[in-house]
Amino acid sequence: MFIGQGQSGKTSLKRSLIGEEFNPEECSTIGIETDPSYCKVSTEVWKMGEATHERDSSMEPISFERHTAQYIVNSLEKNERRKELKPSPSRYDNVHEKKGGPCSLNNNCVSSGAPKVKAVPEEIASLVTRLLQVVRVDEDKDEIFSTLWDFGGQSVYYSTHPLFLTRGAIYLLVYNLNRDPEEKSISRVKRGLFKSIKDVLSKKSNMDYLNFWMSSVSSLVPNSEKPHETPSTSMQPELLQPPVILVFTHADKPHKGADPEELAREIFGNLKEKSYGKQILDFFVVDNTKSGSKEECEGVIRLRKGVLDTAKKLPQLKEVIPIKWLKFEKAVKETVEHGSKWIYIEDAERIAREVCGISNEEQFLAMLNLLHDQRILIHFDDTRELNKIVILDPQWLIDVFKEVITIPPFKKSKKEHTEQWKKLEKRGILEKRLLEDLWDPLLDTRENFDVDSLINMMEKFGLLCPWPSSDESGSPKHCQQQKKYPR
Ligand SMILES: Nc1nc2c(ncn2[C@@H]2O[C@H](COP(=O)(O)OP(=O)(O)OP(=O)(O)O)[C@@H](O)[C@H]2O)c(=O)[nH]1
Ligand SMILES: [Mg+2]
Repeated sequence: MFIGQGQSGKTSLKRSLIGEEFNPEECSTIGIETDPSYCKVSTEVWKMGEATHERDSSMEPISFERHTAQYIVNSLEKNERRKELKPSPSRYDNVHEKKGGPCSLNNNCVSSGAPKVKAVPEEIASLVTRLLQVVRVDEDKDEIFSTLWDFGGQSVYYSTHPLFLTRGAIYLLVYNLNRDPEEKSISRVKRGLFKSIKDVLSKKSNMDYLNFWMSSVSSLVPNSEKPHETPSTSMQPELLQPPVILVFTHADKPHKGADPEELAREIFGNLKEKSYGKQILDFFVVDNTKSGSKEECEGVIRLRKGVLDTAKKLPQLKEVIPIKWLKFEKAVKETVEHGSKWIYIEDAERIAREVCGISNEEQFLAMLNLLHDQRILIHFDDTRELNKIVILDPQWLIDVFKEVITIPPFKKSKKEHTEQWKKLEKRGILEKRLLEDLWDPLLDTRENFDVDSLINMMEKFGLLCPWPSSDESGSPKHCQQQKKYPR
């Protein structure tokens, strides 16, 4: 996940890592951009799944077929060496289906024992053949694939971030070396109906913004795992999750011509001394202007290795998960491709049961939690209302929120909405009718869509709070947009 102040160089850094050409006129990221395709995290230029392969599902790096085939290949190899296969411990061990025992292949799981390949589908069989060939040339079998999330740095979106920040990620906190850390940050600008509104009251320095982001990320660490001031005798985990790597951009034009390495080290040292310091693993200095050129920036090359080394330490990488969970992930992807961005929890349960053979409720919920932790889908179960829907496409949810986080300029908004936008801009009151109208094109045509579920989600994250209705009819509930600024 790329996080950091607006215009710090996050999107350009992403381009550097995936080897795309530098764009001196990079536009500000609106909200959050998620890359739906997987990229291969390695020391080489990161390859994007769908961009580099033909649209062949068996070539997708993370797919049900690929994992099944990989499992068969591994088992065949291990059989050949006549070694016993010992599965890595999994926190999901106790939630496997009771019937059929934990993780037998009959049960479609990645687990111990040689595969009983009775009828392998054609597409998996050919993939097995291909993988067996590839494995011989490719020594590095532990490939790591990841999705990339690029957060918009404009503060107006900060309030949406907690919804999408997750413990399972690696954070690249980006800082623009062209800025003086102690200087007041460039005034934030909010879009208004008729004019842009500058936040002249903000006294935050550029350093404060680094602090703000680190506080947000460190809030994801449960108190029980926070490192203590005094050295403890108990074993500290190898990696305090979520790990953060500081990336300093604009090495080509550092503030007042300072030495970029020195300036970066000083800021890094400063943050390391804070309570969240243990989460920050390392820092890298990069020049994004070299992106996509023959002569790559050394800092970017080193950063790729840094991310790869960190990713290898993530506990989830060593976990064994049932292959049928991947089958569910595939089913989710297909549902999104057919146009459904969300489904009711009952439908998710039905897909899990009928398509993937997951009939145990405990296992179903554990799977939802895992997919939610990785933000492959979004499902909150805090309240009955939130529990009702499963968001299959996180980018869709971001787009839904974007509709009301920024006020559109007068010409771009519908005439009948002018008064409602004015009310939001001047008094912070958002009418439900406006929400329904704005969301209408984004919601599918299924009847009885529960707009309240989305409102509940926005309430949960402090984007809205209920406001007593002043309407005599009492029908539309008013909500007030909470003004949330970086701490
Ligand atoms: N000279 C120089 N310019 C850079 C570098 N990295 C980014 N830029 C430029 O800085 C500006 C901001 O870069 P972005 O990558 O859009 O920054 P961002 O953090 O994604 O910005 P938001 O999406 O608004 O949060 C763009 O004009 C880039 O071309 C760098 O290393 N050197
Ligand atoms: Mg950006």
